[in-house]
Amino acid sequence: MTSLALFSLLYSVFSSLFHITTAAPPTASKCTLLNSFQPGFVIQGDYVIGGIFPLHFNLNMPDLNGIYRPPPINCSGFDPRAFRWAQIMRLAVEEINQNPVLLPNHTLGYKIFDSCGYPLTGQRAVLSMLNGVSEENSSMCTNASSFLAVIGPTGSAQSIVVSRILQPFRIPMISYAASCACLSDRQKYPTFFRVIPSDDYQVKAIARMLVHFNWTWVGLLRGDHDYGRFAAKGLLRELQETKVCVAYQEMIPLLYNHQGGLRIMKVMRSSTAKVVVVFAAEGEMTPFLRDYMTQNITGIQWVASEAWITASVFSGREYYPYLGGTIGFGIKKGHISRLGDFLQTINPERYPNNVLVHELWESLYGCSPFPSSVTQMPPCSGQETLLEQNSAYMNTSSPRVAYNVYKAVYAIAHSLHNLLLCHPGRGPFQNNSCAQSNNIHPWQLQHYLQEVNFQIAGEEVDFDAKGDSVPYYDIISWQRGPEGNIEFVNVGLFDGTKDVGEELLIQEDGIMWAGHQSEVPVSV
Ligand code: TCR
Repeated sequence: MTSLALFSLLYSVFSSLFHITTAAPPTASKCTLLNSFQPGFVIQGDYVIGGIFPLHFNLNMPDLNGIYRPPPINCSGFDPRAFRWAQIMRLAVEEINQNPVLLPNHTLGYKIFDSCGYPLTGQRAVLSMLNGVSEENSSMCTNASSFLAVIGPTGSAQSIVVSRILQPFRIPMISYAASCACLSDRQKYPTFFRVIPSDDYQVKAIARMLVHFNWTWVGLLRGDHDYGRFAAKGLLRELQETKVCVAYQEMIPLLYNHQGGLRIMKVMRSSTAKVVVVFAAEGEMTPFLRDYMTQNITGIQWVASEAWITASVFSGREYYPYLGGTIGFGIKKGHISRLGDFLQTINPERYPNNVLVHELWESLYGCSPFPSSVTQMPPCSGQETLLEQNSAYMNTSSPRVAYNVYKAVYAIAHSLHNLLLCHPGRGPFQNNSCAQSNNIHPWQLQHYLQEVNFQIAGEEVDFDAKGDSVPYYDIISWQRGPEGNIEFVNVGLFDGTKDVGEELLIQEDGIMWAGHQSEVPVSV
């Protein structure tokens, strides 16, 4: 079987899952812009929202040698955590559709696409999503799929691309994790909203903490992307008026390579600065830390950025000698009451045609629920059940990014609800008009998103004029748990809404530092 035939077969199998959206063949409509190979989920509803999640974390670029027809760009490396986030979007939509008070008499639908966590594939995801939407969102296109809003994507670099693509269609987007301060520029990103604080607050918080512990020389590592670049720039700005100096600034290569990593470690070793601040995501930290551990470097006190401070992949006991004592700021956690039950509804028996569910089983249990020639895995026994210890997927104890996804869906639902409550003649639009419920334009929903204010899990949610949300963080310290593994312990908070000097609260006696020390490390 050729790889293309195999792909078509897989894709058609896939399409039956959660009613996957299939891009129409190029001839179906003159407005079909792109034929998508992106798998995604969809459920019908009166109003459709899109979701973009990094369901895979690897991008395999085909060899564009110009001799063969290039195969599609392939995504690999299934990410159970992102799959959980996507399930939470489904859960939130389901809850809203069952809620007799919120959006009564209307249903929300969704379509979910895989961004693979890279800007290029994020771009592909959003283009697939838009396939068939005309600029005026009119009925000019016969099979136009109109999205009122998009949830996602994850990272800042992808959000920048996606925002630029959505902008001409005036479709609002709410990212659950893109934190780059650069995204607060309303001129550049007029339809961008987020439920994660801008890193301007995180760098303030980190600077305060460095000053608080009298660390005078620190190292700075960052990923090679907008998130890392702007956060590093922001931290340097915040440190300007302080006694803290940056001994070195190094960049973890985007496509990680051994030599690059070792070069950075050499710099770290030769510096007296023992405290190292890192702005990077868990995916790029993984190969770097692998080398770091092989090199057997110890004595570094890590200050982790929010993107990896709660990464459960580093919580195994083998990490404790190298990462124990790590400290950093984590985003607010929340409570999603049906989370565990909902996540447990996913299994290969229930979704036998869902390739993603197969991949989930493969990654959690190392076995294939429906062995075929495609996978090399042994067959599953059928006894595999989702338990809390499958934490990559089943982590339900303290949802943070997951809670953001949940909040973002609710923000859209509340905005839509308010839009539909509009009294004719007293509406916010031209001549006091309202949006028409059967022909809502995404920019009309944006107006309501900008104004929205609601309560969820006891927390108030709204957006400021730049589309930003409340700047609140927990301080998290990595400590040794009873089984030797790393536990994330809350040791304080940073509340950016408080007056200067009152934002940071640290319970110092609750902190265990790098090298299992109870004394604050010195970094000079
Ligand atoms: N902002 C990062 C991406 C990111 C992330 C995360 C990814 C953040 N937090 C947690 C996965 C899990 C913070 C960005 O690119 O803006």
